Amino acid sequence: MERTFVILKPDAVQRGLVGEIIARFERRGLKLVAMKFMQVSDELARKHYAVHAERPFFAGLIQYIVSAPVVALVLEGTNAIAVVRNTVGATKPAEAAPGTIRADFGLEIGRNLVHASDGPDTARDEITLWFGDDLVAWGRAVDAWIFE
Ligand code: IDP
Ligand code: MG
Repeated sequence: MERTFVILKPDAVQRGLVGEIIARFERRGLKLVAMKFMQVSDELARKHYAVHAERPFFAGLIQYIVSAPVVALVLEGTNAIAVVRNTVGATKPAEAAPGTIRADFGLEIGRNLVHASDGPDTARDEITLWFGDDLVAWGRAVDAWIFE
């Protein structure tokens, strides 16, 4: 069973898409194991996006992510990392496949609604950075109908 980290970015929250986006993950069968509504600090934003520190869009990216509250969550399920990336869609909404979140709700790369971990190492590091050990292990009655 795999875990991945997701942020509903400020544009998703401001546009009232929190429920719509989380519903897509829930319907897919993924299980919420952590979630919080929060204002991101400049320090946390810089740590989270440290890999992009030298990129020309870094300053704008930090400004965007701290500009208004976000929802941070951890999802668990079979192949959760790849499944969530595929559900979110390509980084540029114009190139995202129809039916993905970024294609259905976005137009621009700098307002692409959702962050999702891109591999096992980043998933582990991001979960620790945003939640520490504060995850909830729980069983769902429906698990046997989702996980073989
Ligand atoms: P990802 O979110 O699909 O993993 P990354 O390449 O890791 O994409 O970039 C992180 C975030 O930085 C993107 O989601 C987007 O918000 C922003 N970003 C990436 N490239 C650009 C760009 O060229 N212009 C503006 N923002 C960008
Ligand atoms: Mg990324």
